[in-house]
Amino acid sequence: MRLKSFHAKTMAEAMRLVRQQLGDDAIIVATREEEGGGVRVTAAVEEDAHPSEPARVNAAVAHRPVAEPEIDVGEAVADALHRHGVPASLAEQLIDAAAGLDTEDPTLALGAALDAVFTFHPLANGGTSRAAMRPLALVGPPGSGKTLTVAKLAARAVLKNRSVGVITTDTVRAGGVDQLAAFTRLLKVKLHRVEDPEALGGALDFSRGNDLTVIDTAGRNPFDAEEMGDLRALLAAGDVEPVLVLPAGMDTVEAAETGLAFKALGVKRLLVTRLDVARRFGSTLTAAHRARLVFCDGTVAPKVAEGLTPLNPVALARLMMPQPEKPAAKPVPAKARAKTRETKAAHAVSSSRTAP
Ligand SMILES: Nc1nc2c(ncn2[C@@H]2O[C@H](COP(=O)(O)OP(=O)(O)O)[C@@H](O)[C@H]2O)c(=O)[nH]1
Ligand SMILES: [Mg+2]
Repeated sequence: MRLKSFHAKTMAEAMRLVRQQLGDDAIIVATREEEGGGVRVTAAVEEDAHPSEPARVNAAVAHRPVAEPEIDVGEAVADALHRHGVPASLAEQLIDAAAGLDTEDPTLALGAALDAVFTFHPLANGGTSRAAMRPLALVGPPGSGKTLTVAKLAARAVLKNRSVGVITTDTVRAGGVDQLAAFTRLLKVKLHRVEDPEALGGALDFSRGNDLTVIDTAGRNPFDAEEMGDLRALLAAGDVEPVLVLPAGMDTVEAAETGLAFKALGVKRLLVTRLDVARRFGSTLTAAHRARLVFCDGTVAPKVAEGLTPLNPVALARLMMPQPEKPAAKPVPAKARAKTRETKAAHAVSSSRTAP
């Protein structure tokens, strides 16, 4: 069984596309009107009905009953992708990847599809293979969560008894240093402040003995050549890995263009923040897809000591798929209820398998 979805202006046009590409044997599993206009039709076809073959009328096959669970899984994946505002072409790729899987669990099907389309490589804590652990420079547009993530990375490493060097290059903006200094004071980690690429080179030399070095950078406008040029010069100060920090829930096109702009500076990995706040991850998937970025970690809480977690396909799928509610043992007090969303997001990620 293979699933494919088609977008067209009218239902008749969509049906024509289904027939042309999947043949007369295709079975319609879902139809819906799209917000931006037009309709989307998801159709299923038996694996041996090759899409490029001319349509063959075979009434006996066309009306053959289809195994229920497979259709439900495909439909659930298609539904989730639609709800998250995943653009049609990427959704189609994911639905194709999910189709034909031998699972009745939509979360696993979506996870497998994400695994097939995206790459996942979480950040290390340092220490295990020190030689390979390049200093991490967190880059991104203003307000994307870089500073909080620097603090989270430092806290995670400290909790694992790793030595950490923290450098901030965000010294111009009022409050840029203070925010991070408050965190590093709590962690009892020295904060190095540097103004320019040369000073960064010196600070990197100084921090070389640490298990992990993290660099905070000022937010850069991805569409401002001068700002991006400054960042490029800063990143050339040493052998650092720039990691793009983007929040979930952005506009899809904006996120894709932002991803591409930072990719041009050598970014390979994407760290996704505010996964607890956003309801739609279409922009996150699109940014990674368009700029061919590798997912590393995600953050699901505003607190420094919690909610930084390695991303893997199933973790992401859990965040995207509605999870069945577990029956509550006793009524939840109002105070605890306020935390539920954050905890749910953290649980969705932590209860999944960890990527290699
Ligand atoms: N709820 C929540 N808030 C976050 C998360 N990551 C960042 N924030 C908040 O987003 C805002 C911007 O973060 P900040 O680190 O200052 O962004 P920067 O400008 O990129 O350094 C702050 O209010 C953070 O507390 C997250 O994962 N969850
Ligand atoms: Mg900052």
